[in-house]
Amino acid sequence: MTGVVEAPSAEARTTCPYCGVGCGVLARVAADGEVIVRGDPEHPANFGRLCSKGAALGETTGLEGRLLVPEIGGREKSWDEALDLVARRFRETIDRHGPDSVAFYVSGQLLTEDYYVANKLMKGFIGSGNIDTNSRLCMASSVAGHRRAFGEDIVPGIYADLEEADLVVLTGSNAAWCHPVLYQRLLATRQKRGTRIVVIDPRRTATADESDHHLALDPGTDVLLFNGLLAHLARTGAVDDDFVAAATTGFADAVGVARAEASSLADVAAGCGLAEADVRLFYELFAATERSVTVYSQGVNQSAHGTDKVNAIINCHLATGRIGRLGMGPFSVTGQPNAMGGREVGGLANQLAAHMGFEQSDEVDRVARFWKAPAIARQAGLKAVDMFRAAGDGRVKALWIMGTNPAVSMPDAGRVRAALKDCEFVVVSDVTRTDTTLHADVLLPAAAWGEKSGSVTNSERRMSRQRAFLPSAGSARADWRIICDIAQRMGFGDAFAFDEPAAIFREHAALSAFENDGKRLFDIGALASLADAAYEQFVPSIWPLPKSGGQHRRLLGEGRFPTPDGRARFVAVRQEGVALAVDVHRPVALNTGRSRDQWHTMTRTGRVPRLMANTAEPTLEIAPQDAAREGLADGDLAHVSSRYGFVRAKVSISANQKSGSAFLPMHWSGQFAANAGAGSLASPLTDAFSGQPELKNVPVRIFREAVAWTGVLMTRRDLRPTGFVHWSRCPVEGGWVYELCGTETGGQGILLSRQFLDGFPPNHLVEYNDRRGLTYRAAALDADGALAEALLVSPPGQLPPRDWLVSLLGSRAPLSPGDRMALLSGHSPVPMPATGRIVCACFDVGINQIAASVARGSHSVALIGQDLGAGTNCGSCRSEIRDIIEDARLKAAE
Ligand SMILES: Nc1nc2c(c(=O)[nH]1)N[C@H]1C(S)=C(S)[C@@H](COP(=O)(O)OP(=O)(O)OC[C@H]3O[C@@H](n4cnc5c(=O)[nH]c(N)nc54)[C@H](O)[C@@H]3O)O[C@H]1N2
Ligand SMILES: Nc1nc2c(c(=O)[nH]1)N[C@H]1C(S)=C(S)[C@@H](COP(=O)(O)OP(=O)(O)OC[C@H]3O[C@@H](n4cnc5c(=O)[nH]c(N)nc54)[C@H](O)[C@@H]3O)O[C@H]1N2
Ligand code: SF4
Ligand SMILES: [Mo]
Repeated sequence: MTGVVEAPSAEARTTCPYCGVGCGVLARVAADGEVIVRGDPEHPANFGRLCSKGAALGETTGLEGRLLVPEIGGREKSWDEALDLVARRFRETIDRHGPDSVAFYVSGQLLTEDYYVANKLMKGFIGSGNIDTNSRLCMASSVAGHRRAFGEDIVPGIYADLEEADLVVLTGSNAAWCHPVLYQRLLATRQKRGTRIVVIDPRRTATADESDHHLALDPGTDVLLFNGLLAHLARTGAVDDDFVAAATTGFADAVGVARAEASSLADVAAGCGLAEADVRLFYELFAATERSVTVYSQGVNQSAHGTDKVNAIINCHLATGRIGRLGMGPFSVTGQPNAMGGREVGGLANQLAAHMGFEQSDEVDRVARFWKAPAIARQAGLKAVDMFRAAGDGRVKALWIMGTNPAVSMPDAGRVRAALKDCEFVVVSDVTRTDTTLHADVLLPAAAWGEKSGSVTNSERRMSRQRAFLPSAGSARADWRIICDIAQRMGFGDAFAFDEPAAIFREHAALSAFENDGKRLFDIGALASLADAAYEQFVPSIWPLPKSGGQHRRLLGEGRFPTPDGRARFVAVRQEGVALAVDVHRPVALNTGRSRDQWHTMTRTGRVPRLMANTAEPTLEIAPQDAAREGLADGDLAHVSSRYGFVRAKVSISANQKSGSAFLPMHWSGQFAANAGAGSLASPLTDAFSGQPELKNVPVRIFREAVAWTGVLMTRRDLRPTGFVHWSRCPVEGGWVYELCGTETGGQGILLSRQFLDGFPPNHLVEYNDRRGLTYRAAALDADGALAEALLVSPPGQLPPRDWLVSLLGSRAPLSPGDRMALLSGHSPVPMPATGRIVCACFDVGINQIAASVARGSHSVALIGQDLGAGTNCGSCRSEIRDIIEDARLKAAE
């Protein structure tokens, strides 16, 4: 059993498994089996709100694509066979080649209890540091920056600080899309207190759209911008001298370096590609506003200089003493639901557990004592990029991947896929089939959200429970259970004899308090003896929670820091040249990141029609100037190549991109498109302190592919086409729509595409071929005469609109003679009231409906909301609605 499973109709109080905002969710199973979710009004992260992804959680719990049974070499096996094999192969590899010949690569999708036992097994019992996590690609620079400045990985602030601040600076954060509920909290507060919002991002994002000031700096120039701010604060007397003297070290050095490289506003402006007036405005605003919060995320962390970027920001908060107090502080927001929990248990290869590390041997001894660990690791293990290199060159011979999809999400992903092929023994625990599971020797089906119980910690250090409300799919098991079963089979039974997550949580809490005399701020000792019933009832709580009580929710506000001398450390940081510079061969800097309604490699959100409807295809956003230079038009197929690989994606020309830079979403895997994965292009270059790879800036070359034919396949089947230059797919009611295209001329596209219809008996097929052999339309009917599949191939620009085709596929009624004729002629029999591309995913409202409402007189976002509901739930589409209204106005004025 994975904790307590409520009766099917009861509403379970749980937490959203997506972003680090950590919203509370109430979920129940209706009588017809449908999963119904709503925001938990009592959860202090969201007070009842959910974003489009959270609101669609009920649509992701189906069994399509789920792994239900363990597999060995692609064959279904029993759990005993699979577990025995994994334990035996790990044991044999360790015996023969030593503990560093094996590794775990884990994830912020894991719950704290899963994470804790995985870390304990590798570092305490196998005796290697070789456990790293996808947080290496995500939070590692923030962790390293915090440790340099504060001595411990501490996020000082809480969400309420965003509501108490007068200035919120968001740098390298597209919170409107990536932390939507938190961003909406900020916007709601702004209405009341007039909070000023500054966004620092090379792209004009939805977040920038809502801001007061947007600084579109050149990629990678953040250190210079914040060094300039530090120099400005020093120059204008905005430094809190008392705080600096009493609570910090290193100020003079840091300011000295900052002054040397950012001596004037003009220097900064030139170096960052900004207007001097914009730099001045930001600096003066920051200097004058006591209650300032700086929120930062992947535009800061995912950089070859990420740790320096983090410290450049923290320096400015230390200089002004604005840290850990009401409405002020640096605020690194976490990405994944349990990125913070992973940091607590020490999931990174260079951390130990409970905020202890390998640097001090007394800490290693302490953890060994607590765990009664026979062979504790004494040094850091391989970080993600190095771990996959080692898997590729034979140093790591057995690798267990849990809850992450590195074949897609790692930089230089082509090399990572090759390494997975070459590695002797690869185990993957996942809930679905992915590009990574393709390489697994052993596949272990894990229980998914809704089926498993445990805890997570969000960006503001708030621990919440995830609770099961569904039975496990097939024979899937909770990750902690699988890990403990392996540990037992490897001979470590006593240390892993947990029979429920509560017991693991208690041990985790006890370790945080073990021999902790206040030196480690991560202390949740008050929970070390939490009874099972209290664990079940646990209400969301912010750490620290020491046994002695009496802790504040904000940390570091009293001028004492968890360093040996109790002082915070300024770090003198220099703006280095961008790690990889564009040149004539690769003239565009490629930025990668997130779309509004997709989660990572789309294993869950990619199956929900309304979440896929906003961005249905992998799309490269490119600035008008660059498009003109390369002769690219909207909708063209682009070939994008870096030193590491190439992809193909559709072109979208956008003035939101700075000239010289382009943006590709990170989401598309081989399950959803032919070859559109951003990871194949991204560089494996890492930050020297954190080991975090540069995922935001890689030089690329872009050119137009001469598309000779286009096709669309509508089908009920779940297919992965092969042999096409480009395809991508999108779920719709009743099936999938595949967009196909190619460069082959002379009707070759038809030949290629017709393979889809091979299985259909000729009497179930109606076909049309034009005389020139360039256009082909076919409908395959099921036994009832309903449309099962439709394939249309044409020269570019001649395919009919999709809405009508989708409605035919969804209907399941026998195809009428009129529809049959229409299909073969490629024209909808009646004009469809097309909704167009979905803008509001919460209420399924399309761009055409919004445009029509504008024409009827809805000239504001609020009026559109009243008319159509669009934008009134999570709010993350509001800036897009504003753009549509603006476009309509401009058109009307023409
Ligand atoms: N919809 C959605 N939300 C998510 C996720 C998701 O997959 N989908 N994933 C979650 C996870 S794990 C994470 S880590 C977070 C990430 O959340 P964010 O960090 O907010 O998202 P990203 O899109 O990765 O990147 C943020 C911004 O950094 C900017 N940027 C690029 N280079 C630079 C630079 O040199 N300097 C500055 N200042 N900015 C730069 C990019 O243009 C981008 O807009 O989102 C979480 N939330
Ligand atoms: N180019 C580029 N690459 C990036 C980024 C970027 O901005 N640009 N961002 C990076 C960042 S910040 C992140 S966080 C990573 C995310 O990258 P990944 O971690 O690879 O992405 P996910 O799709 O979230 O993969 C999670 C996997 O875990 C599975 N899963 C879900 N729940 C469970 C569970 O309970 N147990 C188990 N065992 N499996 C489960 C899912 O099915 C899925 O296959 O990507 C990184 N890669
Ligand atoms: S903001 Fe959205 S994705 Fe993030 S936790 Fe809340 S509901 Fe989930
Ligand atoms: Mo992340």
